[in-house]
Amino acid sequence: MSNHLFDTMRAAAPDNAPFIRIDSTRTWTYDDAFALSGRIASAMDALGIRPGDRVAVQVEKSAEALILYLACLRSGAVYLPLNTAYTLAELDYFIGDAEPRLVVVAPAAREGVETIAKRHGAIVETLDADGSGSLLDLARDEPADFVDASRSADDMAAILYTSGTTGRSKGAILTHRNLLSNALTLRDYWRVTANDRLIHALPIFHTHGLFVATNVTLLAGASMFLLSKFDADEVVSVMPQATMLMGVPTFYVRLLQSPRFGKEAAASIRLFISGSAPLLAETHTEFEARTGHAILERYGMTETNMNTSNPYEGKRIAGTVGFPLPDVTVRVTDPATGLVLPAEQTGMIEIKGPNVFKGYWRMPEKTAAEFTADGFFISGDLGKIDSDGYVHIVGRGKDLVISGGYNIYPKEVESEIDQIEGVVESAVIGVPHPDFGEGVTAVVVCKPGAGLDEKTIVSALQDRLARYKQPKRIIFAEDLPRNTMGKVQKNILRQQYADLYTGT
Ligand code: MLC
Ligand code: AMP
Repeated sequence: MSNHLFDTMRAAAPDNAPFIRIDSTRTWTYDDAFALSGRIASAMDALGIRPGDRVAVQVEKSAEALILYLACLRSGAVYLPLNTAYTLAELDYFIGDAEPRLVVVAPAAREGVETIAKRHGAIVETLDADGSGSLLDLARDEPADFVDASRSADDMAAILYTSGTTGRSKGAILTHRNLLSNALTLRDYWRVTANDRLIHALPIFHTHGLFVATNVTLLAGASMFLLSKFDADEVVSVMPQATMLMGVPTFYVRLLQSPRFGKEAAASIRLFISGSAPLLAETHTEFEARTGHAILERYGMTETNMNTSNPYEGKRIAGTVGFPLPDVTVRVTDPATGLVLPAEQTGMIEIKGPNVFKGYWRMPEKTAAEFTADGFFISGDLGKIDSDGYVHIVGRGKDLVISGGYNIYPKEVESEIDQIEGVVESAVIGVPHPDFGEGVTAVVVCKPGAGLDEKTIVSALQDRLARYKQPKRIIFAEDLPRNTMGKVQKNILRQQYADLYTGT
C-alpha cells in the first residue's frame, strides 16, 4: 500500500530533526509530528472517517492544526481548510456544498457550527490555538502507529474554495499528484534543503501557507518557525535564526516600515519570496537597496499551485513573475480567438501541467468552461511573455480584488450590499492601498431619503461577510457610470477613486 504524498514526506524527514519551532523552548521534531498525526488519524478512523471523506477545518494556526493536515493525508481524507475570518453564514455554504463527514472548529465556535453541521450530516470536533480540544482528547489514547490509507497520485488530497466571479465559491480539487509534483519542483528550484529554517507567518488555510510553505519544508526535511500571524516586529526578532521568508507583498511593505529591519536583521536569510498578489516594483527596489536582497517573486493560483518563478541564480526582475516552472507550460492566447500569441503580446495566461487541479467539486460545467479543448487551464489573468522568457502579469480578465493576498470577488460583496433596505445598486472595486495593495471599496446608489451611511452599511455586512471582504470605504453616488450595453464601467470608478487611500 502506498500513500503518494505522505510516503514521500516521511521518506524526506531526517532522523531526530526539528520540523516546527514554536519558540526557544518548544520544538516539534518530525518524529513527534508524525506520531501525533498517527494518533489523530487513528482517532478519525474511530469516528468513522474513511478515505475520500471530507474533513473541513476552521481553526487558528498551530502546530496541531498542521499536524491535522498530515493526519488527513494519512487517513486518505480530503482536507478542506477554511479561512478563520468566515462568518457562520459563509460556513453554512461550504459545509452544505462539500458535505464533510467531520468539521473541526475552535471550542468557542462549536455551538454555532454544530447547528449547521447537523443539518448537513457532519460531526463536529474542536481544536484550539493552544492545541487543546476534543479532537486531541480523542487522539491522546490512540496508537501512534497508523496504517496509512492507500492513495494514488490521482486521488483527492484537498479541496480549497475559491470564490467565483459569478455565483458562489467553487471547491478546487487538488490531488496528491498536484501537491507533490509542485512542492518537489519548488524545493529544487529554490534550493531548499534540510539546513533551511523558514519563517512561516502566513495563514495555513490557503495554497501559499499550506502547500507552498509547508509541503516544501516537509519535502526538504527543513524546519519552520511557526508564527501565529504576520507581525513585523516578531518576524524581525526571529530573522537572525532563519534562512527563508515567504510572504505576500504586504509583508514586505510592512517590513520596510520597520526601523529595526535592514541588512543586519536579514544577514542569515538566503531567500525572500513573494507571491499571491503583485509586488510593486518600487517595493522590490527599495527592499534591495535596504537589504541587498532581490525578492524572488513567483506566481500561482489555488487551482494550479505555483506556475512561474523568478530564477534562483539568474536575474530576478521587478514587476515580472519569472519563468514557467519545469513541467509547467504557460502560454498567452488571444481572448477573442484563443490563438496563441507571440512573445511580448498581451493576452490570457493559460496553464498546463501536473500542478493543475482536477476540477471543481461537483461542478463539471464550470470545470469544462475553464479549460481549453487542448487541456490548458484559463487563468483569468492577463499577461505576456517577454522576449527573454519572463512572464509579466499585466491585469486581470476576471473581476477580482486582491487585498493583502486575499481574493475578494466584487460580485459577492455587491449582492450582499444590494440586499440592504434602501440600496438601489452598488459597484465594488479595488483601488491602490498602501498596505493591502488594493483596498476593497464600494460605490453605492441609495433610494432618495434612504438614510443610509457608511456605518449602517458596514454593520449590515458584519455577520454576512468575512471582515477582509468588507469595504474599507463606502462612497455614495447618484448613479453608476455605464457603457452603451448598460454594463457598469468599473475602470472609470477605479480611475475616479484611485487616490482614495494613497492621498496622492
Ligand atoms: C486583515 N484584514 C484585512 C486583511 N487582513 N483587510 C483586508 N485585506 C486583508 N488581507 C482586516 C482585519 O480583519 C482588520 O479589521 C483590519 O483589516 C486590519 O488588520 P491588520 O491587523 O492590519 O491585519 P493583519 O491581521 O496584520 O493581516 C494582514 C495580513 C494578512 C496581510 C498579514 O491578511 C495575511 O496574512 N494575508 C495573507 C493572505 C494569504 O496567505 N494569501 C495567499 C492566498 S493563496 P478590523 O477593521 O476589524 O481591525 C494564493 C495563491 C498564491 O493567492 O499564488 O499564493
Ligand atoms: P487565489 O485564487 O487566491 O489562488 O489567487 C490567485 C490569483 O492571485 C492569481 O490568479 C493572480 O491574479 C494573483 N497572483 C498570484 N501571484 C501573483 C503575483 N506574483 N503577481 C500578480 N498576481 C498574482
